[in-house]
Amino acid sequence: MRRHRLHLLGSLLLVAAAGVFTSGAAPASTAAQPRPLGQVIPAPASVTPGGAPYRITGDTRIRVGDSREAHRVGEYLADVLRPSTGYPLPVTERGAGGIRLRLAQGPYGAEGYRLDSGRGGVTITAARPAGLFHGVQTLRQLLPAAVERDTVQPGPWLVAGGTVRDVPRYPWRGAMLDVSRHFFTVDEVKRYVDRLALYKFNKLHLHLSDDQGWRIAIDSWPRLATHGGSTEVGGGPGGFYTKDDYREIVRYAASRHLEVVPEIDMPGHTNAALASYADLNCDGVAPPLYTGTAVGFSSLCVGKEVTYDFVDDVIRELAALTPGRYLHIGGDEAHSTSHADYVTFMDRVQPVVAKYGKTVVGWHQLTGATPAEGALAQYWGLDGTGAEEKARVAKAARNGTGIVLSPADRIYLDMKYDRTTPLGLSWAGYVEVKRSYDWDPGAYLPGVPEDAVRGVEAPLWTETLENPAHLDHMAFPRLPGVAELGWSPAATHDWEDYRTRLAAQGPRWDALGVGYHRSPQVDWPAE
Ligand code: TNX
Repeated sequence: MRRHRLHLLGSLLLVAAAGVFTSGAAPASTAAQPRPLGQVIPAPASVTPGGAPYRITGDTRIRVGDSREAHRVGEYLADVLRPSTGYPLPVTERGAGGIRLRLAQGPYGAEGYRLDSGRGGVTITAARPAGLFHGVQTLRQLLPAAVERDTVQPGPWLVAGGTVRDVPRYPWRGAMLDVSRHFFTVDEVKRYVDRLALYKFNKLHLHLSDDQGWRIAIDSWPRLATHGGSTEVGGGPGGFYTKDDYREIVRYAASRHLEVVPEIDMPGHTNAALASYADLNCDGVAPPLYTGTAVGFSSLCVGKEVTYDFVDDVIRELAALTPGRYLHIGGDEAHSTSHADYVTFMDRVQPVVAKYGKTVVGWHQLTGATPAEGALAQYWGLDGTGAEEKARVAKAARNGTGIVLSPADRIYLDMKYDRTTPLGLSWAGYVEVKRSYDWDPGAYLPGVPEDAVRGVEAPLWTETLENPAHLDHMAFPRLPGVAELGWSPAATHDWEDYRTRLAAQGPRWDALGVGYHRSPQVDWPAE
């Protein structure tokens, strides 16, 4: 009898020990262990695990001190946690223990944070509210995937003990959404913003105009939106944002610490504008609206003065609506504009952006003209091609133009994963998860000084994408890899480690309702 009991005790100890030393994803029903502290995307700069975990309970408070901005971040966190935990999680100024969001001076920069977790609580410290917000995303990912569900889940809600110290590698971590080829409503844009926030993106670039649709109301040229916005690729009804709609997108993005970068693409990609006002055409004849997917056939009339009245009005109204620092003027694929006209146009338009207090961003073709002082060029070329163009971009970078990297064969989220992908395009090749993740923005363009690289941006062009489920399928799982390229130190870059952390995101996307491409390069947990 005695022997038998000892034996039983031994087995129990063995089982317990196995629980302690297994770090892989445990099935939800037995998940009494916290997720490993470093299992976060983007990988934090430094992770020091140790000590007892913190457990969120019905008594947990979110303490934010007396800062209004910290209070807002606290309310955001409470909104994430309340539905699945079922706990009240009051956001309070003071108290002991619990989750504490603390603004304080320290080595955090504008966006970094420190997270300390132990039996008594979790403290996130940052110099700025954006840092608190990013720290909250780390906390969120340390909790079980079920925390993302909108009905009460069993828990337990454990946060591993230890310290995370984290600052971003680059200040520009962008995502672009093309709302011109297919229109997306304000709510659909917000949904995408919420996905971006989870991975610490900080720029939402909206491609607001193209041949197929003009999507922002401009009071002085009303037909741009009412006529130019009245269709889309395939001939659907299209749509546009009223100024209040746009303000709401800006407000919502700001509440997630993303800055909106609006783009009006010029002088090419302008059929929707040309169709709306006959005057803007060199021959005075408005073309019909366009619902196909060709590029490079339209151009503003560089020799007409009315073109610059139009540009001035549009930039003035858009700049007034936009609290962020940047205004993107496009400039890509102007195949119907002569080189001389392109240079003339950019020389006249860039000062208008400055006149209304904004900094120019352009696609990298802008480096074929003279980029304005302080301008950023967004590079979208491919590996192994366009040597001359790369050299031009590098030269501009050496002269002070900042570079945002969006190589099409790496992080164009509209490229098919492989030949079986039902959506997307393949002009830049197929781009599976590893190819998308496995490159270094700091060493990508030869001859570009490292400090000229401002960051990365993942464009999502929507010629083939009609609804939010389409966006999700192309963005996931590649989008988090772009976030990691922009945020994490180069020293943490490791495909094998990344694919393990990426696999652990699968159940989180299931809980969030994100339909993703189950890439064969990743060992997703069983459904
Ligand atoms: C190139 S990249 C474009 C877009 C297309 C995209 C499709 C760039 C600046 N221009 O007009 O939508 O390819 O992948």
